[in-house]
Formats: sequence, structure tokens, C-alpha cells
Amino acid sequence: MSFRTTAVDYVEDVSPGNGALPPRARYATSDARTLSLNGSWRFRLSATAGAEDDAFAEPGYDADGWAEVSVPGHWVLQGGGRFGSPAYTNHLYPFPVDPPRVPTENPTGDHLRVFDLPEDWDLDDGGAVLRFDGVESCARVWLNGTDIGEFKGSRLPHEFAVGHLLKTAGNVLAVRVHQWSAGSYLEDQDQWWLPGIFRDVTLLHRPAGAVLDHFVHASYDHAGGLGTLRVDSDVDGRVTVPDLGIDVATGESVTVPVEPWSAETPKLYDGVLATEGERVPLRIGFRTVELADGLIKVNGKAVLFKGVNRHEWHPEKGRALDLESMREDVLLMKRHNINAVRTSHYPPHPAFLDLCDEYGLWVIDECDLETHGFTEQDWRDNPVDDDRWTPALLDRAARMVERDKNHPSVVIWSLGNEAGTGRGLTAMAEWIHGRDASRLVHYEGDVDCRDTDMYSRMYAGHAEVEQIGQRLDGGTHKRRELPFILCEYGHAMGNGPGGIADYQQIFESYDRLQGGFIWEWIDHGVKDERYGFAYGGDFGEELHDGNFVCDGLLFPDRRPSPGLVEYKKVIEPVRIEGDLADGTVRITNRYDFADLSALAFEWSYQVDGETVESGPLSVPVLAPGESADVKLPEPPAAGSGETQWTVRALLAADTAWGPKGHVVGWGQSPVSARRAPSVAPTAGPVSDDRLITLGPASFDARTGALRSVGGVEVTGLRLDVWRATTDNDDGAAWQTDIRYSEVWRKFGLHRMRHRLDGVEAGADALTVRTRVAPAAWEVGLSTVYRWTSDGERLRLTVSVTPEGDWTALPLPRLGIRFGLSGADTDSVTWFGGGPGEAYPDTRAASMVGRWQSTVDGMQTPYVRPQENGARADVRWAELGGLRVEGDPEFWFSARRWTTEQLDAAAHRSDLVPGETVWVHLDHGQHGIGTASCGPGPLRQYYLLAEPTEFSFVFSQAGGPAGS
Ligand code: IPT
Repeated sequence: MSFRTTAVDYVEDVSPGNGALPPRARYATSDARTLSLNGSWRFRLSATAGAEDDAFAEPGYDADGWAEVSVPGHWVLQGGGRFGSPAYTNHLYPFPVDPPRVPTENPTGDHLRVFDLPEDWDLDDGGAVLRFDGVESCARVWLNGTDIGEFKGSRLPHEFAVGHLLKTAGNVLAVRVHQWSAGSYLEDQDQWWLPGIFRDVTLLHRPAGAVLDHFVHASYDHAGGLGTLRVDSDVDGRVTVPDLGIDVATGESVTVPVEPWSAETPKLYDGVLATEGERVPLRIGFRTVELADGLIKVNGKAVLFKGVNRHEWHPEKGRALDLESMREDVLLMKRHNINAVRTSHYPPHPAFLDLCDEYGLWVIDECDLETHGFTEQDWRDNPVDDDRWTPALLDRAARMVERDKNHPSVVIWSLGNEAGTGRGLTAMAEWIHGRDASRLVHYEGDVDCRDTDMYSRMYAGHAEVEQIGQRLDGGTHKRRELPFILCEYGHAMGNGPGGIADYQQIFESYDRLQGGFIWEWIDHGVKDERYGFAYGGDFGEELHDGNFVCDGLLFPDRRPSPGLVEYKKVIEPVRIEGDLADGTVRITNRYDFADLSALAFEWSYQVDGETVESGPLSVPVLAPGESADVKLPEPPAAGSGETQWTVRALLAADTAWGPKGHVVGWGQSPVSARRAPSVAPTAGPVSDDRLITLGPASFDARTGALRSVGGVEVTGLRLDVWRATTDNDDGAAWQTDIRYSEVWRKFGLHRMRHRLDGVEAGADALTVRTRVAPAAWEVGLSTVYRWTSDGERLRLTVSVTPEGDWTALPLPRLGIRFGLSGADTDSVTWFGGGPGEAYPDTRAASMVGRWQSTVDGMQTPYVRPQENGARADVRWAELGGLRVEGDPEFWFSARRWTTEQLDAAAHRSDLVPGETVWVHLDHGQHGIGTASCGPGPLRQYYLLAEPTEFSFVFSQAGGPAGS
């Protein structure tokens, strides 16, 4: 008996499918009836594609014994493990590369749903269409026992004409879904492999004379302020736009004064396309996208993309995203000053684009195409360079363009991602250019820009981007004439991304650079009882790429990570700067289209981080690009202390995406500088056999170790250079740059030993001399702790002198750590940078003020635990009854586990609070960079091993503050 049956041949066929209708424009609703077939479906899982025959598709089949799954959904995320599990690979195909063949082990889900038509659905009036918005990866469909076709193209819609098959009641819809198909070779995106009917299934009534395909052309002439509208429709009808007094026939152009659409001012006009059989609502945005003067221009102006790459993700539902999560994504983007989305790496659920139109985001709509795994064989046999696959590629391009062509937010079509180069891509670009000349075409893999309208790269370092900005990068003649975008940069894996402020500064310095898109929006962690959030490998995959799937600006539950807060600040649309001490503040409008009329400004004045006065600041309504110097009021009469101005730009009124008072941008400037704490060494150490006392402190007489300060017990105080390496310290395996965590571990910076060289109780100081060094190497840090006191306060000065050759070895951190009783240490107050985490190259959003949190609240919950939670520029901090002042300011963190435990943890669930709170006071931290996929920290953020001295003053919290 032959195992392969004709019934499953289509699975391994390079063709896109059979039986589906030509693609057409998508619209959310019309007056024609629709029936959602979402909900609970009967489900049967087989291990292979040909295991079961087609009997289940026959009416009357008894599926009572079957399980159930929710549609939309992925079966591997349902059934508590009964239906297999998710699997994650970045670019490796999780099956042998033998295109278009797939493994015999091909999980196949039979889905069954019986439905009645609503009573008033008239079967004699016109036809009906069955629409699948997304099925991974290949489906065959039967309605009432009739095989209506099969399709591939997971994140693309497929429609079938089914009117002739429908009955008023008891319709049987059977869908067989195969996890692997020839299509899987085209869908090698860096994400979980998640089979299933993961988007909506809908039955649409198509009355006689209903709209078929229609194309809304709505351009804007910025010189005249005029919009031109023409709606082409396969079925003739009329187009009305009441607010514009438009009433024209389809195919006819009309030009009227309009307000244009932009991501900043997303003006949509409601219209209707009425044919004999249907009234389709139109949401029209007038805008013109063009390549002019070597720049991407919309409505005559060059735009600067402040973008993110967005995969669809929900920690429980995978890519079966609900509307509320989509809206949350858009609102979070808008509230964090993001103005653009690349829909990496496939067209999103269509409702997401409706939201982009409505709230205002520039969209690069990317096709569902990636063949990255072929890189392992130097791109040999790459489907995009093999004519047999071209129909499938063109089908994908058409399904994207036709579905999404009426969205004003979509300004650029992208052919796909990481698919090498080849004739198939050229064919796609040619087809798209021919079908829609009103948008530009993007593909990063086309380094010569043969087929594309912009030069695009990913993860290029700062210096190279600057060179491109200066047009010194060479390349083909065509490329040299084109604008540049970084379609991916700032890899947001774990702690980071570092260095994005430096990128932004470069983007803003050269016209050719039109911004970039952070990789990526959200961590794809899977909610998991064992781990909190699971990542690659947690489901026993034989091949996987670990936590590389958690590299977003949002945690999997959509809580913003510090990276998003940083990005918000870096890309803020209004810049507030200047030496505020001279009483003026310079405000710059960095929008491309909007003036500042939507914003209200507010000044406040802080003494020692506490606001003593605030008030409104009147700022002229600046046009895009304009600046003004605005006079601040007389500074309040404040006593001694450190003083500063803070100026904020807020939403003046509620908007569609943010409430009145939402902070859009801010700036700060010192007025009078901080006075460093000084302690006159009036008390001297007093020793007995066991203890040395010095002012409020006691020390072990033999080791010189601090035991207590002002009654607060302190353990384990010593120099610390180690941090639990971040994903960016670890770097990607393929990086050619130095991967610092490897070097650090090689030289033993995680296992430094502390040799005691002497404890000297002098007249006015206790001096403890040590050498801190790793086994096996001659490098070391000669470290002297010098303790003095004025009787009430205790000052520690740490002097560090590197010994041996450290030139190639920056330090992860340099500071001290010590333990406090966990039971007595919970709330934390500090004056310095906050409220969130910051590191040398991720500190733009760190605002100087008085902040309060708890030890637990100071932790950043990276899915894979790693160094986190440092607060920058801390003048003083209080916790566990202790007050610490820094000279100079320091990096402050505290946690209920040691750095070693943090370093060893693979998931949050590995972090078990101990009895001690470990406090870190760091003089320095090494930069973060983005070497998990991209360049490491810039040189200026290196923490070099150099002779260094820094001090802390300890006293009882709440005691006399004095400085
Ligand atoms: C780049 C991919 O385009 C993206 O999908 C993602 O995998 C990202 O990297 C890393 O998270 S490809 C990279 C190897 C340059």
C-alpha cells in the first residue's frame, strides 16, 4: 500500500492553492449580512497528513467523541499539551531542508463546525463567500461534503464562493489543517511555529450587485490643499462623502479642498461606496506618498520614522490576537511617541490596519515571506530564486496588496524579510509597482536596490549609519540616490537596547536618514505554569533558539519594559532643552506635520528633588521644525540645596489615544549644583579583641569587615565587579564583535577572590587593604577601603588600582555590594534618576527627582533573568534603616537574591527571595549596547579599568540629613 495518497499531494505542492477567489480589498463591515464562524469547533489531531480519510467532511459524520478547540486559535496552545506544543526557531527550519517536501510527521488538525444560517438570510439573493483570514500553514476545505479547495499563505486571506453549497440549516464546514507544507519554506520567520486556524472564519452574504474589489485612490496636493478622490470598483456604483459634498460615480475623479491624513493628524473622512447590492463604508485618508529629492515624502514633506517592528503576540493566544490587544498595541505605541510600524514579517490581522488609519501610524506592510533557513546552504535552492515558486510569491504579494490597498496608513509595501535575493522577488516588486504606483516598495535584502525604492538595512552600527547619512557608503548608482531606513535596529532583547539616543541623533543630522524601526515590539513569551513565561527550549524542542524570541519593548503581558520608556524619551516630538539656569528654555517642535497646539507646557522647580512650585508655561504654537526660546518665571526663593527646573509638554486635552495631562516630552536642567557630602573625620577607630568601633559603625577586628552602622546590621560589604550578564553582554553567536560576557567569564570576573592584605586602625581612619583578583590570571584590582567618621556618620572611600594588563577588558560594573536584613528592608526612597532603570547608554528617560519604590518594585522582570534595575545619578538612597549618600552620584540597585543567583537563573521562577537584601552601590556600569543582534556599546560607554576612587556616606535613615 502506498503511504502518500493523492489527497495530501497538495501539501507539498509549490503552488499557492486551488479554488480560492481572486484576492480583493478588505473592509470591516457593510450592510450585507455576515456570519462569524469563530467559536468552538470539533477537533481531531493526527500525527501525519494522510492518517485520516475525508469521511469527517461528510454531513452526518459523528464527531461527538472529538475534542474541541477555539477558532481562532492555535491547537498547540490549547488542550493543555494534549495537542502538541509550540516550537521556536529563529531561522533554522525545524525539518530537513528538501523543498518542497515536508516530514512524514506532519501534525494535522481536522476541524469541524456545523452551522445554520440566520433566519433572514435569503439563499436566493446572490451568493456567499467563505473567508479565512489566516490559517497556518495549509488548509483543505469542504462544505457540506464538497471539496472547495486548498490554500497556503498563512497570514493572508482566502475566500471561496460557497453560495451554491449552502443550506438554511445544518451546514457542515470541515477544514483540515497541516502544520507543515511547501508553504512552510516561505514562512521561516523568527517566531514560534504555531499551527491552526488562528484568524477569523466568516461567511459573507454577497447579494446580487454587491461590491467585489474596489480601490480607493485618495491623494493630496499639498501645494493647493486639495484632495483628489477616485474609487475604482469592479461593480459600478456611487461614492459619497457627505463632509466633502462628494457624490460621484465609481471611476470618476473629484478634487476638493480637504484636510490631509498623516500619522500625526489622521484625518479620515467617512464615505460610502454604494452598488446595487451593497453599501460599503469607506474611511478615506487623503495623502500622497512619493520618492522626491531622494527622500520618502508624504504630502510634500520628508518623514522621520520612529518605528517598531511588530509581530502579533499574545502570551496565551499566540498570534490569534483579539481586537483589544491590537488596540492596546496601538495605544501603547501612540503614548510612547512611536509613529511607525513595520508589520514584521507578514500582513497583520486586518483590524490592526484599521486602528493604524484611525489613530495615526505610518505602516510598512510586509508580505508573508521569509526563507532565512536557506542561508545555511549559502542560499542554494532558495525558493525566491526558483521559477517554480514564483506563482506562490506573486499570490502572496497580491493577497497582501489587494487586501490592504485602501488603508491610508500603509505607505510602503515590503516584499518580505530575510529571503536572500532572486527573480521571484523582482517579479513581486514589478507586480506591486504595476498594481499600486501610489506607494513605495521595500525589501532589506536587496542591497543594490534593484527592485526597491529605498535603501534599507538592519543592525548597522552608528558609524556606518552616519556614513550612509553623509552619502559616503558607495553602492550602486541607484542606491546612492535613495533614502535610507534602518528597518531593524535596537535589538530589544533583555536589558536594553543601548545606544538608541545616539542613533536618533544621527538620524536627525542627515536628511537621507529617515529613521528606523526597533526590533521588536513585544516579547513572544508563552504564559506557562512552570516558568511564568516560557521561551525556546521550554517545550523540549530538539532545535531551538532559546530566549531570542523574547526581544521586545513590551514584556509578554504588554507591560512596558524600560526600553520602551527610553525609546519614548529618545523620540519625543518636542524637544525641551537649553541651559535653563539662565532662565530660558528652548522648545523645538520635532513633528513632521503637526504644530504644538495639542500640547500644554508646564514648569516645575525642584529643591533636592522635591517640587516646590509649578505652573503653566506659555509656548507659541510652533510649526514643525520651529524653535522658540521661552522665558521661565523667577525661580522660587529656595533655601540651600540642589535646585533644578523641569519642563514638561503634556496633552492639553483628551485625544483618541491619550488623556489630558499625558506627558509627551520633558527636559530638565540644574540651577544650583549639588554639594557633595563631607564628613569631618573627628572620631577615630577604637579596637578590642573582636571589634573595632568607629563612630556609628562596628567592624570585625580581624578582617576589617563592616558589621553594623547605627544599629543596622550589614553583611558581606566588598568590592564588586560582576553583573549577571545581559543578553546584550552575551551577544549573538554569529557576532563578529567581541562578546564581552565570554571574555569576562574567561578572565574570571564572575569569580573574583578577595585577599586581605591588612587592617590598620589609625588615628582617624580604619584602612583595609585588599587585592581582588581571579584565579589563573595576573590581573587584579588593588582595593583599599578607608573608613572615617564624624561620630554620627560613616564615610567609606574605595580606591581601586588595576594591576596587570586590563586594556582589552572593561569591567561589567565597579562598586560595592552589601547585605541587609531582608525582613527589615522593603521600601526604598532615593534622590536621583528614576523612576525606572537606566544604564550608561539607556539613560535618556532617567529623570532626576525624589522616588519611592520597594525592593521588589525595583526589579525589572526580564523573561530571562539578568542584570537589571539600576537607578542612575543617585545622590542618596534610604532602605532598611540605612541612608547612603554618594560622592559622586552612584548607580543604585537592590534585590532579594545575589548577583550569582540572578546570573544562574533561566526563568523568573528560579529567583527565590532569600533572607538578605543585596544592595549595590556602583561607581560605574558598562554600557548595554545591542550585541544580542547588532553592535555592542559605543566606546564612550565602556567601563574601563582605571585607577578610581569613590565614596559613600552611611548614616541612620531619617536621621539628620546634612551634607
Ligand atoms: C533579523 C530578523 O529579520 C528578525 O526577524 C529577527 O530574527 C532579528 O534578526 C533578531 O531578533 S535577522 C538578523 C540575523 C540580522
